[in-house]
Amino acid sequence: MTSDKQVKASHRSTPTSGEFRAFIASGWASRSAAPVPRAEVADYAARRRAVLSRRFPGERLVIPAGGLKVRSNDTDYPFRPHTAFAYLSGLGAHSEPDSVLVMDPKPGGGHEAVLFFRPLAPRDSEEFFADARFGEFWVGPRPTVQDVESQLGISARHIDSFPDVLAKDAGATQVRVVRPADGQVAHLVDQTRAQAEVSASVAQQHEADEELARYLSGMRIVKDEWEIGEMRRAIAATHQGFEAIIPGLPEAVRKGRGERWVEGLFGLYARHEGNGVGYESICASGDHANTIHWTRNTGQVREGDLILVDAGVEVDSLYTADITRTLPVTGRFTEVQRKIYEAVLEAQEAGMAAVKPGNKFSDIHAAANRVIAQRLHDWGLLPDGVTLEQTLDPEHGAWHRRWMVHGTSHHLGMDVHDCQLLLRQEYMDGELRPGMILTVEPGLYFKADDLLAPEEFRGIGVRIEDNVLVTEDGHENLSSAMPRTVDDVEAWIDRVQSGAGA
Ligand SMILES: [Mn+2]
Repeated sequence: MTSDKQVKASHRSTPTSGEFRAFIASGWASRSAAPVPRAEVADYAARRRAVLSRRFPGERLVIPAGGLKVRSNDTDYPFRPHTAFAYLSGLGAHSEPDSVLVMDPKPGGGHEAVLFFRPLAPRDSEEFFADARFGEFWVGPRPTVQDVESQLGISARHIDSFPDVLAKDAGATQVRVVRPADGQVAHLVDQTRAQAEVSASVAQQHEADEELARYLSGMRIVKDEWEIGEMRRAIAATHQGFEAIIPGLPEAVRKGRGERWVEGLFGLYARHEGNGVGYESICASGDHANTIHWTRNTGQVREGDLILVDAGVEVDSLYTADITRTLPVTGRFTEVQRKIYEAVLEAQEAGMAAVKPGNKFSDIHAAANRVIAQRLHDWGLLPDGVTLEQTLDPEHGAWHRRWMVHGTSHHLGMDVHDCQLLLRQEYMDGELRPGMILTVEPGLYFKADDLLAPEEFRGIGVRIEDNVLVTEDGHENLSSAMPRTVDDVEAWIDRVQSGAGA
């Protein structure tokens, strides 16, 4: 309910005469009366809300979508709803800014879900033709209250009635809000509590809010079958994006600033196949691959380089893939590139082998990390006299982490770093369960100015990242269709560049 305020230009004028207003409101064909079909996700979203309802009985839960953020003057950044809102409503990329989902406790137990939003304005309203931010003439029509109700199977109301619903018996009913989703809704909830003279301290109230946000973050850790289907679609689209990059590599070399060219090729497919990229694409050629999150993408792509591309398509439901491939620009790995690449691949295989129910999340990193440490030890890169077990000792060692400073895995879903609010015992020390989706992405990074790396290694960075589903008896690599071994990657580039397709 609280998009940023825009700066309006005073030098624009809109016709305001009575004649004009009557004229522009008239002469339009009537709107379709056909009900919007129920969305496939509606039943899944209902189940998710039922889980939430059981966890917070008798409480009013406020889950805002968030509002528009100003980019400059009267233009906004593209809108993305808060993930908790998208998850519980079932609305993805087409959520309306300033919406709020309220789980309102019912006297007999359970909750009624009510979606507050700004519905389509009538044609005789000023908004229809004069509101450049929300008006139908400017940004297209929005759904009506009836549209949303039949699409999602929940109650919907105009956002203007939200403050009154919030204030209703606020003294007697505990209210929690997902604070980071919308600062102004959080502020309104604070005011309502203050007026109702709630006995809990402000610190206690905010702690209760945080508990709700953490629960919502964590309840997405096991994906339902619909979510797994969406992840498969995101991964297939990402695969297509990579297929589009490969034939573009020679042009990226020729044009200069080739990393941007590669970013653009992927972005084209991300927008066409899905909602967009799930995070800023990392297109890092040569030494740039040694910057873990190189998203400036301002560099050249040169023959002889490896180019590390870490990118993911987010589909309209907002599920995103997160995949990295490190590709030889000319189609062939050099001997030293191959040596480093195969060490990373071996680490990734070890990490993947640890993905099975009953193992802990941190076992994945432990397995991959051991291979990385072993290789660096074999190559003589660890300080003199340091043994493998010493460097693997987390309290005293970890010298090998100089060449892989990041972790091996994270949960993946609607947020690229999914379930981020979970505490260590629930995330790192948590047991793997069927339905979890996570990345396995070790790497090795030898910066051009790393005097402790062998000279021939300097300027080479490799990461390999796949998206893995935990199954009843192990795992399924959801991105296994994308080649990974040295031979398969070389054959892939040959095949795609020769125009033979996938
Ligand atoms: Mn990742």
